[in-house]
Order: sequence, then C-alpha cells, then structure tokens
Amino acid sequence: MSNATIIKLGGSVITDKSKPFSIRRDVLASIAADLSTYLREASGDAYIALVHGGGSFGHPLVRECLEREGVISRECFTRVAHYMTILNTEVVRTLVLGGVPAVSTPTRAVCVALKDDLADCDLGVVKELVHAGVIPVMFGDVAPVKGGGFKVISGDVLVWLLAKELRANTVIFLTDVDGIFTADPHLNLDAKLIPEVQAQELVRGLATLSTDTGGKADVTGAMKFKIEAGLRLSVKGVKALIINGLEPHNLINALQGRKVRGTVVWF
Ligand code: IP8
Repeated sequence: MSNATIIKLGGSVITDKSKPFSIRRDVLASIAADLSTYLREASGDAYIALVHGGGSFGHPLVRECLEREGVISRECFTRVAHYMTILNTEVVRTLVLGGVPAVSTPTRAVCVALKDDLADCDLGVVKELVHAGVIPVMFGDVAPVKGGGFKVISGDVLVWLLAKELRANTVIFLTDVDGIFTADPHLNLDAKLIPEVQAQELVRGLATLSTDTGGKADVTGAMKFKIEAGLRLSVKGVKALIINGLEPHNLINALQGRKVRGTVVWF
C-alpha cells in the first residue's frame, strides 16, 4: 500500500485547548467533507488511516493526574480512557455522518506503551481494515505499560507506526499553525516558515521549533516530538506535510497534490 496516507488530526485542531472538553465541530465537519470528496474522486484508489490527538480532553486530565499523583494510576487510566473514547466517538460520528467509512480503533486495545515513550502495537487488524477501504481512527491514548503501570501513547507515535505498517509514502499532520517555523509563531512575529527540510537536519540544527499548542505545554511534547518520534522509529522514504488544519480545504488540497502553505519534512 505505498499509496497509503496517514493523517493526524491535531488535538489543537479538533478541540479548543483553552476550554476543557470542547470540540471544534465546524472544523471536524469540514475535515469530513474534504475526506469524503477525496475518497469519491479517488474511486477506490486511496488508502487512509487517521489518528487524532488528545486536545482539551486528554492533556488536561493527564496533567492533573501527574500533578496530583506523580503517575497515571489505575483510576486515572480509566478516567482518561473514558474521555478519550468520548472524543473519538465524536470524531468518528462526524466522519460517518459526512459519508466517510470511518471506524473507531482504540489504541489501548492494540498497543502497549513502552518506557521510552514509544509503543508496541499489533496493527494487523488495522491493516486489514485499510485494505477493505475502511478508515480506522486511532488516537493518542493511555495504555498499559509492558511490565506494569500506565502511560500516554502520543498520536504522533501511532502515525509513524501506521506509516511503517502500511508502507505509507505520505503523512499529513494537521496542526493549528502553518507548519514549522524558526520560532513559535504564536509568540514571535519574526518567526519564519520553513518550507522544506530533511528530518535529520531539522532535529540537529534547530533548538527552538514552533509548537502547535499556542505556547502551552502538551503532556506529550509538540512539534519537535513529531519529528523525533519518526527518526527514533527509523522511518524512511516518507514525505511528511505539516499544514494548518484550521484553514478550510487545506486537507483536500494536500491530498490531491496541490500546493499548500506548510512545511514538507523528508524522512
Ligand atoms: O495529543 C495524547 O495524544 P497526542 C493523548 O497525540 C492523551 O500527543 C491521552 C493525552
């Protein structure tokens, strides 16, 4: 499936991170419309897997647990899992109502978290779903750790694991900024967009990368982690597009190969 594409719907795109448990329904509906048009026009020749982030559901809850208890306890695990399921249900509901053959695929049912922030997943069923023309919708989640305890698995890690499993040649990250900048564009007006870069070069050369969190820290890190996770998982031969998911039609334009303002990172 070298024509497979993995799409990450950033948590800051599908939710409003300034308000707990808030969903950007208009943005989700617009993403669903883009995907539905793309699939119709591709007439069966498009393989897609989706991943979404934790946004204003997962991150505040995990942060609260870590501040209170220092770890993700069993109680915290089930609470975060419950709210992530609610967010995922809303995402999948919007996609299905928009005509996209999407199905919820809970991360914690197929992955264990590893101590190094990566994950060990059995993606065999996911691969079959994609083969069958279904779009599995995974998400950044809490999961058991091999050997005991619980941890967060970022959607960014899932993106790369899926890219490897499905031999995807393209990965699209929809974020709340236009791409990777020389500084945080939310905080610095002189920040410049980097149009194209090699992943190695990016991680080596830049101390400060833009974040997709509006300056607030995510429990899983932001832009830098996206790139580092791909490198740590030895992803090769993949074009990663980082574009603004709040800009209507950026997704369909990117899927159909039209030029979109953003950053291309080569792995
Ligand atoms: O937003 C984090 O996923 P991400 C998921 O993709 C939780 O990093 C539960 C915080």
